[in-house]
Amino acid sequence: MIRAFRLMQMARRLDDREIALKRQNRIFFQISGAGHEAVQVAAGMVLRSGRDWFYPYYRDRALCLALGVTPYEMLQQAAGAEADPASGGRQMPSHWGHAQHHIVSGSSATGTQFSQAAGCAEASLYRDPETGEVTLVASGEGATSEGEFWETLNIACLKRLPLVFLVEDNGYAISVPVEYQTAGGSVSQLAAGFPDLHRQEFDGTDFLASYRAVKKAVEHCRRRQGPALLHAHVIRPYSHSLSDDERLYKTPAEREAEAGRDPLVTFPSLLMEEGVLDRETLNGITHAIDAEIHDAAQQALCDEPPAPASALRHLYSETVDPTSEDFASQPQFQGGPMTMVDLINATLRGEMRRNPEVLVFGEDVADSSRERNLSEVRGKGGVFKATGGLQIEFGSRRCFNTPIAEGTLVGRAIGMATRGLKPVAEIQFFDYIWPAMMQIRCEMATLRWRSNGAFSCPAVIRVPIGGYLNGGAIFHSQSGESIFTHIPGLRVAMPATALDASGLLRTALRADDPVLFLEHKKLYREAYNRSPDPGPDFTIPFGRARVVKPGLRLTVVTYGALVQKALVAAAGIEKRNPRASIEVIDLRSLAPYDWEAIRASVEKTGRVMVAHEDSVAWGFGAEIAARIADELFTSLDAPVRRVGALDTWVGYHPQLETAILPQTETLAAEMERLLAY
Ligand SMILES: Cc1ncc(C[n+]2csc(CCOP(=O)(O)OP(=O)(O)O)c2C)c(N)n1
Ligand SMILES: [Mg+2]
Repeated sequence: MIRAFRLMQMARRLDDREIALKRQNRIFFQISGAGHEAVQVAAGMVLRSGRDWFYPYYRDRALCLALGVTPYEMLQQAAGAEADPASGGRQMPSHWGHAQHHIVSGSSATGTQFSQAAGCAEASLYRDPETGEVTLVASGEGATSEGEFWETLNIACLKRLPLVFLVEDNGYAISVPVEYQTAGGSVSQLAAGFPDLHRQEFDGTDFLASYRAVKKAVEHCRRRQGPALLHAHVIRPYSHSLSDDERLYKTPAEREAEAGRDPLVTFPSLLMEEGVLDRETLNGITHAIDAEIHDAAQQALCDEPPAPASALRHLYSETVDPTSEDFASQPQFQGGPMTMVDLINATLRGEMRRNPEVLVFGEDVADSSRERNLSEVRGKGGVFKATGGLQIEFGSRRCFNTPIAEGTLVGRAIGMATRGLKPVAEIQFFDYIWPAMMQIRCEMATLRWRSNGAFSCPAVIRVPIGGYLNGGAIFHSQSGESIFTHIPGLRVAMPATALDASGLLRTALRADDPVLFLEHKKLYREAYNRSPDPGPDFTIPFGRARVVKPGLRLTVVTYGALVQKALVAAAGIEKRNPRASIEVIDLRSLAPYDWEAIRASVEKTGRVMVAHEDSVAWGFGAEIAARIADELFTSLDAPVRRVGALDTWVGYHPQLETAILPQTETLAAEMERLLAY
């Protein structure tokens, strides 16, 4: 009980100290956990630091103290010190993260933590189906309005995950009161229909009630009876953050009523009433805490800030470099020619045999979720059959279907990868990747950087992409790769041949970075790009282009479905004019891309066209063209041309699709123009 009081008091006084430091402009941001301390300390005392797993949110200072984060470490974070274990001065204060205590770095996005925590709990179960490990994910009541909260409740109940949701309900999301946020005003009431979900609503300012509630929920999870939802009513006496003033929207009466429930008043009163503490001991404890905080603050403020030259560190793995010679290899061909989709399947199969931590999941990727059906049916194995037979060979633990919830699909992959598994998540069509955008951009790509290398999530996201399908229309034909190549920390590959698909996918699976692997649907079953299986260890480094056809007078930089179209266009021109001599370069990976190959070619030819299927404006070609203009200006004999789709969507009728997407003739006409320049 005295330890609980010490932790609560420490948390509150750290907030007070930070507020003072912020007012003196010695730190740059402050958000407090004031009013939330009792339930957090209870959770931190019931769960096991360094054994269970934690996805806290920004108010969870007292939880993190209870798990072992020191006041000095917290103040290092406030100061933005290089040695801050949470982020090395990269994230705002109160964005907790501590590898040793299993506190996984969190971003500022409300709601993304839920699905990652589910993935983490799944990793515990995958490693040991009898595990007693529990994952705790915390949030405010406002963040439960995010779709991923409900998606994660669904998956947690579907899989009976050992996952405790702790909702710290302070009645407000910044200025929005809960009855305007949540239908009926109680999130735990709303969640009443979820099967096997242990639910409890209680006063989170009451330490003893909180301790009992957390204990019960954690026992439910440890016994593998299902997930738990703890709904703790707390208060928020210090406004949302130092940038907010709650007096603008909370009445004095409301604030007074809250103050009466302050755990930093009620708990010590209780301890004194019960004779656990006397006034003198209490004063002694509070003075000792203030002295410790004072010393820690003095020290943290003198700590070194992050060096400007460190800005690019930890964007990518510092130990595995997928662009290096280590990934260069020769194919050991075996068997007859295989299509791209079949070779992707074979590569996944080979890697799953090699590495038991590779898990494949997505919508419809399994052969049959109902395993008993497999004695009578062949199985689905993906809408394009890329994952066919994987469930049959490796079982439902390693290849399984997921609900239609792309954000949660990627979030789960992140949580699993953070735990050292190698998830390969499939987004069924690129057109439906957008619910996962937050997870890809703000979470997957940032985790290593924002935690200063303490955490990473080297997941692979496979995505069928592209058009030329005759009938694919607007929602089964989209491109949009440049939206992802614009994301620091993410690798993006896009093979044009079966051989490259195999080599690049294997590299993705053996790398230590998050990879977006774009598979062109039209290229899945072409005859011209087939290849025999290049063997179980064939890898291709990222960032290495392939000169598909050498030439002397014009460079075409392209990738994906336009590689073949460019080849056909070039062959036609050279047939008519043998002196045309066109070089075609397939980039193969887009982030990183092979600048040296582009440079060498353009320095030789003096003319260059960048061609892609995606629409021209703001497309991938814009970056390449700008860089060529910048760095290779003196080598150019003609303007840099870009060729791509019209700046519109792909239409359903083939005549419309043909007019919108770049065709062989479009490429040929532009090549002729450049050659004539
Ligand atoms: C996805 C997203 N949308 C909006 C915000 C801005 N924002 C930060 S905190 C917050 C309110 C959260 O309220 P609640 O979940 O109740 O937590 P509390 O701050 O009350 O503890 C909002 C809207 C954000 N960080 N992320
Ligand atoms: Mg709130």
